[in-house]
Amino acid sequence: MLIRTHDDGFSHSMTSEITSAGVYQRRRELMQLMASGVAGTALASWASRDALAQAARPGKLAALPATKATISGGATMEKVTDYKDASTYNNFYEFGTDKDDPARTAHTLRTKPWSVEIEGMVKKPARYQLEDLIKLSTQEERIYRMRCVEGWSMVIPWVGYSMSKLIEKVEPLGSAKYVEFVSLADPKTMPYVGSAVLAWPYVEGLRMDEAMNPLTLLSFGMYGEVLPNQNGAPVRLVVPWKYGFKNGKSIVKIRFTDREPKTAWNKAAANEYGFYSNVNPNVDHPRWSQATERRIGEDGLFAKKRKTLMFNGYEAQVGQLYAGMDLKKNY
Ligand SMILES: Nc1nc2c(c(=O)[nH]1)N[C@H]1C(S)=C(S)[C@@H](COP(=O)(O)O)O[C@H]1N2
Ligand SMILES: [Mo]
Repeated sequence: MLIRTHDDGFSHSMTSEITSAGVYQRRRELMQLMASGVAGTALASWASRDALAQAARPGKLAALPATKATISGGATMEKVTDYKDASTYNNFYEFGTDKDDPARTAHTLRTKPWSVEIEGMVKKPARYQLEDLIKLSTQEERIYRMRCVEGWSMVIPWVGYSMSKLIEKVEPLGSAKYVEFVSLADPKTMPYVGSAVLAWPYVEGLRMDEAMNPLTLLSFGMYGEVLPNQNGAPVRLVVPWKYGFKNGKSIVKIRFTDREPKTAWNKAAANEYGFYSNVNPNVDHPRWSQATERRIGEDGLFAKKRKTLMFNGYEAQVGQLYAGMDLKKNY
């Protein structure tokens, strides 16, 4: 029953019955209990799983309950990165350029009240209050591999729903070909907004079919709780087959357009950061290889580098989006 059949074995194993956050921790706990001969006890608590879910949550922020992932690729069985690492090793340049800056300084971010403006080529432009946006669809836990363009990776249990749910709601016009995601740029609460490291606000974008792919997640939480500020509270994007910088944090505007959005990293260095930014071990960054990666948490003296996977391992789900495209040109 706990034998996994393939990487995304949730739907084929007993774990598919588990619907709350913290599955990964409980799996480990169960393994330990089985080894110690008290599996019966563990299975009993499996039934009353709320207590265990509580224990598995970091317990730092408000709980954000979620169902299990419903899509293929939505729940990698790889070991989840420790919450500590996921919430202290961050890129969020609005709060500084060192990995530990956001965790130290993002407490100034004001996430209440928060609203997200939907504009551009849509039949139903709107301004959603965060509370309404959260309720727009069922929150799911999606355990995704994440790969930063700098060569490190993590496995993070996000909470949110497919971006497609929101897109369907606002009804884009036929002429809309791209979606632009704009992050908050508030110099009063974000110390690096105004600095020369990037053009502000932070802007990212996807082609409409990429935004509509069920893997593309509008995320409000991680590890069963609402997002910590440093991870892009209160709402951010997660596109697991692309380099991390495509995942705009603290989003305030979503704009539908017929032009390829001018993204922050592309503006900063067009030869290094293209619009697509699909994870691809065969296309080097001009200054380094992308063939391998360092999994955060595995960086001991003898830790081996991992081979980076095409589309970060999500080729079955998204490969067809790029059929016929030259991915060396469209990097
Ligand atoms: N607004 C904004 N979004 C951002 C960034 C940023 O600097 N500003 N950094 C990106 C990069 S490079 C990465 S790797 C991921 C990191 O997300 P995490 O800290 O939640 O792991 O956020 C992305 N989203
Ligand atoms: Mo990144």
